[in-house]
Amino acid sequence: MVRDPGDMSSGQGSGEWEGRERNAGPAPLRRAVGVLEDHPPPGPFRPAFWRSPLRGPWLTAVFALVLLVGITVVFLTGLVSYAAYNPDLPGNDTKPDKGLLGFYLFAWPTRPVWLYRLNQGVHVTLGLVLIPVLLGKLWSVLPKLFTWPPLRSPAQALERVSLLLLVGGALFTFVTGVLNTQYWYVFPGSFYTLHFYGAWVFMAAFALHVGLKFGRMRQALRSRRLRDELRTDTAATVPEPPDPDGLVSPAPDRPSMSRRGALGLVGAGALTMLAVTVGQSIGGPLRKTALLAPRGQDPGPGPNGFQVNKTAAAAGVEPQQTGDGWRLELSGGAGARSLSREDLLGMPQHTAHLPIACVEGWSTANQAWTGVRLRDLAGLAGVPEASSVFVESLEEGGAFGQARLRGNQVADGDSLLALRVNGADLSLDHGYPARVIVPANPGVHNTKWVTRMTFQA
Ligand SMILES: Nc1nc2c(c(=O)[nH]1)N[C@H]1C(S)=C(S)[C@@H](COP(=O)(O)O)O[C@H]1N2
Ligand SMILES: [Mo]
Repeated sequence: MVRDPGDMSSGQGSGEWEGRERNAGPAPLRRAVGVLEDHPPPGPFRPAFWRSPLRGPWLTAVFALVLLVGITVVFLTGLVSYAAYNPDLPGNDTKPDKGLLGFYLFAWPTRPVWLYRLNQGVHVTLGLVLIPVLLGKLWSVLPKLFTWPPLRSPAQALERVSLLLLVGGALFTFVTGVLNTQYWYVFPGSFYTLHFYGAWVFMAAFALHVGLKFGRMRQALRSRRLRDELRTDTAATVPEPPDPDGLVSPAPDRPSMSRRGALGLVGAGALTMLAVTVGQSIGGPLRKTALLAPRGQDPGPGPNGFQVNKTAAAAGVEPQQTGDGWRLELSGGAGARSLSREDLLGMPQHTAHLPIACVEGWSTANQAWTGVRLRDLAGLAGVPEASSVFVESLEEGGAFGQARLRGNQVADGDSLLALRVNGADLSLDHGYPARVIVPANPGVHNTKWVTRMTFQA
């Protein structure tokens, strides 16, 4: 089905390819298709309905190239983000029926400490920046969604199903992603599951689409020069020559905007998205510029004055649970230990400068965390070479109250059960009496209000 772009020149009008398709099949079917073709319903099914003189293969190809590069990066950072959860460890990935898609790539490293922060900043920020480009691309191919007759041949039917999965998958994946960064859980079920499967459907259709259209995109890009287009004003803007895909209007209006203007509009939209989100990944004073970031812009003053994801009250953690009666229950090979906060403060203390980086794209600058090394706790539990540790929170239920960390994360000297931050006791909202902080760990695995740690040999 892949058509050599080179043969495009041999067809004319709707193209040799479509002509061949139309003539396939038994005679009565051919006639029926012919009749339908000659009598499109009024409105968008008639090519002359689409009158913008800007639509054409070159403009579409420019958007397509940006999306090809951008969406590939967003997909890869999405996969890396998945790997960062150590989804192969029991309990970390509870999605049902993931089968082959549940593969993981590697044991997630702890260095460089900003690895997850960078990955997630790129994933979320680039995803948002691409939205105006995606809308521009969809606008540029809108007439194709109204092809008449809607079903002409089995091959065309297949192509249209793939387009449905492509457009539907793109909208679904982007919308669930945006809603999640806004903490707006209007979709049914878990964001994680929906975004994960939606992305795979989208990527399968995307790969097929790229395979089918790459040659045509390259050819279209060569048909004009960006530099010339950027010098052409509205008055001098003329439609592209008729194309076999029917993107160019057969009855173009006078231009009200140049191609330069259209690219500028989309580019300005993308830059605006960048400007109002990137601050949340950089943190510090720039966080105030992240107008699209949810949660308060002002985390308050003092050593604990950095962003809180979920407060103790929201997590249902009561002050009396975190008072003098609190104990850390340690277990592993050599039986159980129960430690008070005083006991933990009496152990060797270590300080590490680490960020909190959330899957939703926001992160804090490095904070100075102080507490007990996880590997010291592993030793105390009688499992010095632990292969993993299961961490549980006072917070009950939900995906946030527990996490399993791998042996390489336990072994890192900067992996802590933190008791203090920036020289002060942890605030209740940052996880007092004790929280996990591990370099390069996804924020959600830095469990707050820890109550139990179970080490495996
Ligand atoms: N028990 C518990 N731990 C938790 C959470 C939670 O909701 N409950 N949120 C996690 C998430 S998603 C992030 S990003 C970090 C945020 O830490 P902070 O609120 O101290 O900035 O804590 C993690 N630890
Ligand atoms: Mo998070």
